[in-house]
Amino acid sequence: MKTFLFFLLFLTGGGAYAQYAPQAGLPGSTAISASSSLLVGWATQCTVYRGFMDIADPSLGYASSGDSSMAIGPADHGGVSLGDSGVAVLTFDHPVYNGDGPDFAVFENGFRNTDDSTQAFLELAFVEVSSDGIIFFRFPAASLTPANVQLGNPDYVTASKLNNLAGKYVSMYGTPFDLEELSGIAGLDVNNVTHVRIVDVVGSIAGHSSHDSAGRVINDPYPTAFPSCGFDLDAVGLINEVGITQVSKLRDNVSVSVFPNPATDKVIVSIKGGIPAALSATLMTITGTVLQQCSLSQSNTALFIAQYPAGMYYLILCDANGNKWVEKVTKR
Ligand SMILES: [Ca+2]
Ligand SMILES: [Ca+2]
Ligand SMILES: [Ca+2]
Repeated sequence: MKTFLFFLLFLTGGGAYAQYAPQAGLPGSTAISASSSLLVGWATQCTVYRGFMDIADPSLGYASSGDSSMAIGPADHGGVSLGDSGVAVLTFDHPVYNGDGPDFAVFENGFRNTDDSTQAFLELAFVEVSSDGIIFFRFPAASLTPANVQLGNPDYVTASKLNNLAGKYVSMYGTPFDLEELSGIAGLDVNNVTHVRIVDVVGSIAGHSSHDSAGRVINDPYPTAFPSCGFDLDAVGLINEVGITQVSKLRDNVSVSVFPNPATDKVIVSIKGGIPAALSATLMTITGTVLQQCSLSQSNTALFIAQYPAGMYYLILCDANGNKWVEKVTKR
């Protein structure tokens, strides 16, 4: 009977044990390093609408730490604090499009528990996108963090219980968002996303609660009644920015070809028209983990890929001037 009960509990409780990608630095993490060469651009404008330091006591006033300029440009650990249910709207030089894999990443300033690398102090936000700046669509967020005991400051949580919530990863590691998850929605052109909106999660488990896409209460540090409260937006980095990643920018008279593609054991990188100075090739996963790097000094160079799992990879060529050329390589 005991065995049967256990089995039943295991079956019915399965959903509560669902796991998402773990914290930055752990195997299987989808965190995007701020220095990843996948990032081709950063938000260029930001408007912030602050929330209260404590939404349950407006007399305490609004969050005030940082300012909107701190969410522009590359991630640098400095951010603007949104406060309870505060909002930031970001725009870019060029729209974001739905390429393969994640299309942009949001950076917050959470920090790791030095005693347990799976745990971190995280403040969360919903992420929404728009292709007209008027109507926004929210990524379906999930929080499996238990909501029976209120998290406070500084309590740690497990990233593998969070999905599609900005702030899931610690400082200088972006949380990736894939527009593919919102494709087919009327009113949104996933290949012309002009605005990203960040909405602070109010972490209260009783009253003023925020809920994930399945209606679960999201437990996030609350109350945090000080000027730097709520989500601290550091940066929004772009992976698939129209006109940037798709275009060969090495040099006008240089042509690059990669073959065979798809490939099983190796790909040849062939360069015609003269090899630019200090040209390097980097092979990485679609979430930015570097697998191999080499300098290209000959017109034909073989990269061996038999040891990697089947799937898609980025091959990025970069010259001495920082000009980049990107090719997607499929491993069979
Ligand atoms: Ca995508
Ligand atoms: Ca919050
Ligand atoms: Ca910043």
